[in-house]
Amino acid sequence: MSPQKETLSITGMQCAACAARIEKVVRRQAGVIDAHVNLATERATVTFAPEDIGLSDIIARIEKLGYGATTSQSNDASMAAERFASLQMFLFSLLLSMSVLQNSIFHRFSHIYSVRTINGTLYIVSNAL
Ligand SMILES: [Cu+2]
Repeated sequence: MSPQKETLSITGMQCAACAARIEKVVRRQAGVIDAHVNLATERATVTFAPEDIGLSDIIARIEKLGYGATTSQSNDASMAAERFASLQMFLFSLLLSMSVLQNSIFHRFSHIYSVRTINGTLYIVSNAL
């Protein structure tokens, strides 16, 4: 069987030593050909021989160290959900700030202009007159 290359999402890394520690431990596992851990992207790229080791074994080993490890696919799904939630939050707060803004604009203009109904027609009349 040809080597398999997988990307894992790692959580709980605080510094470069954490990344190096995971890298070292994963590399030491039988069946692992290579492992690279990126602290900034919180990702680990693992190349392994699937006949000797499974991805679940690698994940279990990382978890034993005290870090979180998930396959990128599930992470992409949760990231999409997170993005959607923050978009919802953004739209909601936009709606709120818009109504506040609208009120203050109206309030500001109410000192200069007033709306009057003369013979059934709406007029915006300057208060200066
Ligand atoms: Cu650390």
